[in-house]
Amino acid sequence: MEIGIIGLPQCGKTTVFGALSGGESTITNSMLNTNKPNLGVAKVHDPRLNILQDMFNPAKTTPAEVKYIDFPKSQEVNIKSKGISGEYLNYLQRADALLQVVRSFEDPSVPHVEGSIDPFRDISLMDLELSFSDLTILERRLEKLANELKSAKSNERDIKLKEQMILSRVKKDLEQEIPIREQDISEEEQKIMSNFQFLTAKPMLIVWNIGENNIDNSQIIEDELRSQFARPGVGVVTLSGKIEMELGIMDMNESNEFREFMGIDEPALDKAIRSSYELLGLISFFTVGSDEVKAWTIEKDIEASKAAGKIHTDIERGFIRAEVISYQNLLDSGSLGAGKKKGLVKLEGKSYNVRDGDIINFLFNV
Ligand SMILES: Nc1nc2c(ncn2[C@@H]2O[C@H](COP(=O)(O)OP(=O)(O)OP(=O)(O)O)[C@@H](O)[C@H]2O)c(=O)[nH]1
Ligand SMILES: [Mg+2]
Repeated sequence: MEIGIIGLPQCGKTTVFGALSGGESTITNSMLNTNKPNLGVAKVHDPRLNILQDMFNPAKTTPAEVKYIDFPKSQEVNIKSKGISGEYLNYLQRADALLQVVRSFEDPSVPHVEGSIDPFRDISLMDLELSFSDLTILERRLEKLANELKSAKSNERDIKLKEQMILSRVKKDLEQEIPIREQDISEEEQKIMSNFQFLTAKPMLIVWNIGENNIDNSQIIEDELRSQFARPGVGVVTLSGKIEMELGIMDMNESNEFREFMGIDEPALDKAIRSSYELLGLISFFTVGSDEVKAWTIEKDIEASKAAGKIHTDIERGFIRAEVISYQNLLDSGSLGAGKKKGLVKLEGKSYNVRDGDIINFLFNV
């Protein structure tokens, strides 16, 4: 999973990036001053993986990963004049989801580009930028289609006309400020739409960067925001970028103690990842063995053969069966052997719908 970080200049993007990908130590001066995007990887903390590790004692334990991309300042400067473009746009288009950092912290030493702290205004501004970028792509494509239609052969005409119809409708709705993720788009239309990787079609996690002095109210603020932003494909979490970044360089015990003292119940990293999984409809399954215990991330409701393809395309191609036991059944049985004896390890076919927490052994033939 790849998440692109967006937000107005100086809203705390790089700080939040640091908090989400391993703490202050990951941010260096050079990162603040280059034109290259910052790429960070966060390990997904999943308590089930620790239990499986104890059970199988593997040589290696591999958690799932989330990649974060943060963009340098120089790219942002353009934001208000030209919209999102160039390399910045390419990176965002590739992302599975967007994470919008919104400044709500007060700090006179950090001037706000708009002159005042107003997170709701900032979200609208960002939404406009994203829509603007999608509209530019839509207009360009519609123009090209109109030209192509003039000389299209009859067998191509229908397809092009259909695309023209869909894109015109999407454009009209977008002009009414309805992001593509909220528009009514059929599964068939989705196929055409997916070619464009529109930004307002992507799920978006709003990260409300609260000030240090607001941590006590963090849950209240979050609940309130959740009700305000109860829109399809949008999630909200509150966190204090600055504090979380500092906590990120402490060892586990130290940071846990500090969190307890501050009244922060869950590390921001875990909270953000959990929300991203919910937002994107993602679940995890596990592969186990003495060599490696590993967590894999897949979309909800995908078939066993597709899940196998996440591991290797050969396993998808040569898929025979999957041996599956649910996490809870394995836990109750105490071991895989005991689970097998009880008949809790099931043989499933290609079309089996993988569930969150399944422990799977794929049988395949290539
Ligand atoms: N007090 C306080 N300051 C913060 C917080 N988050 C970020 N800052 C400060 O705000 C300034 C900008 O933070 P960055 O993380 O660099 O923001 P950015 O969005 O990456 O900025 P650009 O990349 O320049 O657009 C820095 O001086 C941070 O220390 C916060 O939660 N509290
Ligand atoms: Mg930055």
